[in-house]
Parts: sequence; structure tokens; C-alpha cells
Amino acid sequence: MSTFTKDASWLDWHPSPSKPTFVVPKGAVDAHCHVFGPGEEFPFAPQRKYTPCDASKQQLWHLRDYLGFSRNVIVQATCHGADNRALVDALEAAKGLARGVATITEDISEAELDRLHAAGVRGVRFNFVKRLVDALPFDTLKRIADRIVTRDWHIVIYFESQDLPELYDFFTSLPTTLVVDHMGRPDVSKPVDGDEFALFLKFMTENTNVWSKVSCPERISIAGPINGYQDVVPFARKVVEMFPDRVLWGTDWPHPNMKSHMPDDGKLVDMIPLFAPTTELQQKLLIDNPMRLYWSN
Ligand code: 0GY
Repeated sequence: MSTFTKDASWLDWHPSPSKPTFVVPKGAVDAHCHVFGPGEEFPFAPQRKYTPCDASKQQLWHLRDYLGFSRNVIVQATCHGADNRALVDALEAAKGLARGVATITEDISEAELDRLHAAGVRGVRFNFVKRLVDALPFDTLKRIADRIVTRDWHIVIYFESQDLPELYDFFTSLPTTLVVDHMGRPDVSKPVDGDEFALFLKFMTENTNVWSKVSCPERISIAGPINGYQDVVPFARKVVEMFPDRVLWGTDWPHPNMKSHMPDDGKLVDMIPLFAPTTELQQKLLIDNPMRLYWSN
């Protein structure tokens, strides 16, 4: 019996995803996924905004192998706050096959940063999605950025497209590589060549330190799974084709806070060739880019 009771509306991760038709290249990296607990071993944070089901490291390795991936980048989920124990445990158990993105506070010691680095952490996440966190003030985040820049870590930024205008100047003031979660969650009811997405593309064009994950069609799509999330394809494809050396792909397993449905992870993998239509683009997206960002230091 777990110490925690998941939220009443919580959807559990898919228990039996389909086998993807697309065969991922050997050495591919799932560059956005999470572990949740297990809550009994790694308690969820008191200030969390949701209580999930458990999603353990062993279950993540099982999915990795089943989908044909070789490595994972595990992103600290907001339900664990700045307590990175579950993340570190998973990274240490992965024996070099996983890297991590942590959540830290500005009072973290250098010794703890050393420990996170040794475990495999190579970045920190700044989250601006209001339903997930109470975002820290810019000056605090700036001090955190200054702490990690010397380690050659990067910052993962998570925000929704309507908030980019007010965050833009802060983002461009940051000193590290920036990795945007889920293309900044575009509103796909608007045109791919419209003003809102143009701002995101300008952000990437004018700032060569900015990368993007072309992930989470299941969250971004308005048409939904019946339609195979097709409305997201032009957005992801545009980002991959414009910035082939600065894109990453991830499952987002175990898909926190999905309310409408739980995606089939195999079907998400089958979208990769729609986002990256050539073997050259797939090699960059799935291997070269994540290996450069996460496994070169
Ligand atoms: C994601 C998206 C979400 C949640 C989290 O850390 C989290 O809680 O990342 C979300 O609810 O949109 O990237 O997994």
C-alpha cells in the first residue's frame, strides 16, 4: 500500500503500448521522461500541485528497451520539488545510460552540485507553467543560472506560448544553453506561419544557444489521438528542419497530468519520421544532438 493516494482524476501511464513500426536507430536517446517515486521510497514534495501514480526507474528501463531506445534523459518532475533523490537514484542505477535535469534552489552547496554532476545531472529546469509551480523570481533564477554556468550545464525552460512575450527578455539574458520543453507549447489552432509561432522561431533563430524538444504532441494537439495528433506535425517539422542541430525528442513518459487520454508510447515513436523525415535528421534528433548535450562532459 503506497503512502500516497494519487489524484482522483489521475490517468496512469499506458500499461501495454504498441510496438512502434518506426525502428529507431541504434543508440537513440529518449530525451524527456520522468520517474515518480515510488512514493513510499521517495516521498512526493509537500508543495506539489499533483499527486501521481508511481512510475519507477525499472518501469522506465522496460519502456526504453521495448521501444528500442538506448538511453534516457530524466527530467525532475515538479511533484518531487527540489528533492532530487528519486532522480539521482535512477541515474546511479542506469550506469551511464541516463542523464538528468534537476530542480535546485539557490542555497544548494557546491558539494551537492558535485554530487548531482557525478550522478549524471547536466542541467536544471526552470518551470513557468503556473498550474505546476509558483515560479521563482527572475533574480533568484539568474543567481541559480550563474551557479551552474561554470559547470557547462544547461537550463531547461518550460512555459506556455502565450507567456513567451513576457519571458523573452529574461530568457535571452541567461548565460547557458537553453532547452525549451515541447516547443513552448504552441497553440496549434493558429497557423504555423502565424505571429505567435513566429516569435518562437525568432527566439531560436536569433539565439543560437536555444534548443527545443519536439515532444508532447499528445499535450499540444487539439485534434487528439484519433487523428494521430496530425495538427502538431507542421510545427514539429518546421522546428526540426530549421534547427536540425538543436532539437531533441522524448516520450514524456509517464505523461504527467494528461486529462483527456493516455497516449500509446509506441504511437508517439511512430510520429518521429513525420517530424524528422530523413535518416540524417533522425540521426541528429535522436543521437547526435542529445549525445552532444548530455554525454560530452
Ligand atoms: C511534462 C509536462 C508536465 C508536467 C511536468 O514536472 C512536471 O510535473 O513536467 C505538464 O503537466 O505539462 O513535461 O512532463
